[in-house]
Amino acid sequence: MTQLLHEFDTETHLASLASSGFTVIPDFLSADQLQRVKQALAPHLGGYSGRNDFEGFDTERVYTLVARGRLFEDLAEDPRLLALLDANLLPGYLLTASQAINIRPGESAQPLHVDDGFYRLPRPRPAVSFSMILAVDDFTAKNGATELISGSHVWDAAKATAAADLRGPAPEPMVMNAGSCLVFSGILIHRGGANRSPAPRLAITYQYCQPWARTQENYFLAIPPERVRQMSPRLQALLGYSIWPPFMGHVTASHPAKTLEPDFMAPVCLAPWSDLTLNGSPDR
Ligand SMILES: O=C(O)CCC(=O)C(=O)O
Repeated sequence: MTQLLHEFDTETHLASLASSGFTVIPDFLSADQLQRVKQALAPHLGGYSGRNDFEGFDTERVYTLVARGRLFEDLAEDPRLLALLDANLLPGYLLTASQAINIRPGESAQPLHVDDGFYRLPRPRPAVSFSMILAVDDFTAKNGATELISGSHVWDAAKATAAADLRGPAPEPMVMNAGSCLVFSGILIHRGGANRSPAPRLAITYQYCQPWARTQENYFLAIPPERVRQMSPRLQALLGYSIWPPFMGHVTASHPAKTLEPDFMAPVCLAPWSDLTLNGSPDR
């Protein structure tokens, strides 16, 4: 892992993120690693379809991917990714989403969007989150490669809205080999492309947000504590078992990681509970 970082040109990727709003890490995963990723994803695929145009009616999404296998945990704390995130987000940043996205043949292009648009802060603004998309299959101009508008991360609201309404420059497909990883700003305009090929396009996306922001996925409820206990302290912190100082995220005035101790009982369960109502008498 340290070796990976040693060979990684962090500064060049950071410069590209700053100027264009994205960077591509070629050969992020080796052929062997990619094979294992495919093997670990296989049991989750084949059963679902998206419920709306954004998820994609011909697209399959596997949510809470980080809790579905050891290699998905490893991916979340890859040192090259963390090096890029460390430079762009505050210490204590969180994993906000982790999913596989399988765009099937015939799928239309997704609406153009930004990943952190639900943080309703006026543009231009710094990103509240950063995303990565790992190509599990080759990304081609025909099979639904992620399409993006380079430089749109610095645009004001008028320009961004025009582009999202297709009144701006056309988004460009990120043609890249399987195993490559696209990293981009949460306010860069992009979309999953239309799949006009005969085969599905499989990818993994992980997204990370500032430590003070609400996460898309509620990992406290989605991942049972028994599974979180098996994870590394770094990953536990990324999932929210951490504090944004001085005390955002506390659990009844204690550090949230205490909830993972084997004998933890929620303090509210250890103290008396009152059944008095404001009207005076118990109502049930
Ligand atoms: O699958 C892709 O290439 C992009 C998907 C995406 O942008 C999203 O679902 O937010």
